[in-house]
Amino acid sequence: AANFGKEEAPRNQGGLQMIRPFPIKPISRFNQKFPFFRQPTEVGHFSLDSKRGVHCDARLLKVYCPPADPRRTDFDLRKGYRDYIKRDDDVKERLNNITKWMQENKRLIAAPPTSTSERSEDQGNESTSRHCERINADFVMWRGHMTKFLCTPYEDREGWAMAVTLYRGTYYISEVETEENRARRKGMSDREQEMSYWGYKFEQYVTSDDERSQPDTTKPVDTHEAFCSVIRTRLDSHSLLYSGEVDCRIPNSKKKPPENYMELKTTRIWYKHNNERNFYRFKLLKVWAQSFLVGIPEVIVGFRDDEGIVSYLRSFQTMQMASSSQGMWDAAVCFNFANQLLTYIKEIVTIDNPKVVYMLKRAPGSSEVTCTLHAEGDEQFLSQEYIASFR
Ligand code: 0WD
Ligand code: CA
Repeated sequence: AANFGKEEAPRNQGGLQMIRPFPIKPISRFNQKFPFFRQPTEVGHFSLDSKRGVHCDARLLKVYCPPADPRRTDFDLRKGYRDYIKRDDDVKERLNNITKWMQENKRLIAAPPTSTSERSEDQGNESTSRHCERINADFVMWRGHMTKFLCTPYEDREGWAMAVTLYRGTYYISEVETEENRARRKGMSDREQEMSYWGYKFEQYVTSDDERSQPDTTKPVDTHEAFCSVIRTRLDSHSLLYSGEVDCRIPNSKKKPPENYMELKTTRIWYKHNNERNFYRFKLLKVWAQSFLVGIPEVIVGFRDDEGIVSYLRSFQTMQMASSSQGMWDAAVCFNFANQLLTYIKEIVTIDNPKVVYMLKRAPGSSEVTCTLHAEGDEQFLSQEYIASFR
């Protein structure tokens, strides 16, 4: 019989098993000292090509190519919009690209085998084997999922849904698009769709393939292509393995990944005092969480007008963002929230089975994270290939 954790009888609601929720508010609950968070280290990386094929190398990692004078630029982000090759947002890749990398790199992430279950044919071959019993991480997810957790105490407009599966002692987390978020995406105006291209075009203006080449803004932007770093770290008692997309690296740097990585962003020029305030209050929180999780030290921001012209760049140091928020958000609140949410997941997610999914939801403005159990297999997201790669 299923074990629902913490002795609580499941309530039945529309055929779904309800599990005790996790309270978010008041957020003063998370006003504690900053929890232990280990310096993130890169365990590997992969590139996604124009067909979203996974390559376990850095072929699509770009290099930052600063303009002659970053205080005076003239980038037209509208250029090439008609020709751009856009990834289909209806195609949900879930964790498949990460688990493909994991399958190819088991030796880097395998937990030591238990002596009783060692098989003779694998003995002495453990470091090269593509098979193992367990992954040496409590949680596997995209970096973007952790970013959403960290920002939740200060986010009231956008909700999220995360599917969680426990398999061989590791909790896999994969985002599910909520009805509201899908409706918002499908309801985007032509103008909003064009503006979502601007961030990608900006990347093209300030990056090149290597130190010897220059940006090429004549070729169409292709949003299938990406470079992703795979990061290992620890938050308090939780060991984490996540992957995040990285925009580029610092040219000619002696630093090793992730310290030589950079994040690129665009933002609207501050016309009024309120614009600047909202930048620090909302945008910088997300940028900080996203970059801090990977250990990216610097973010380059392109300031644009409403016509998509970037007229100057500014650099922001990740380690200075939390203090520059001037009390509008507290990094410790974000990390204590995420730490306690992961502890909650370990308490309620008890069935170790790749077909079973626990759906965590945070509705916009809601004061709690709710959880429902889906044991029918209809929410399964771990691929058969990945499941079969264990022995
Ligand atoms: O299935 C899903 N619901 C998601 C898939 C949600 C989030 C991410 N992904 C996948 C995508 O396959 C993508 O390759 O994750 C990858 C990016 O992962 P991430 O680094 O964890 O995501 P995040 O930190 O949210 O975003 C980093 C960048 C974005 O840049 P900006 O500067 O706007 O933050 O990744 C891009 C985007 O350029 N990006 C995506 N690319 C493809 N599909 C997606 C997405 N769903 N979300 C963000
Ligand atoms: Ca970016």
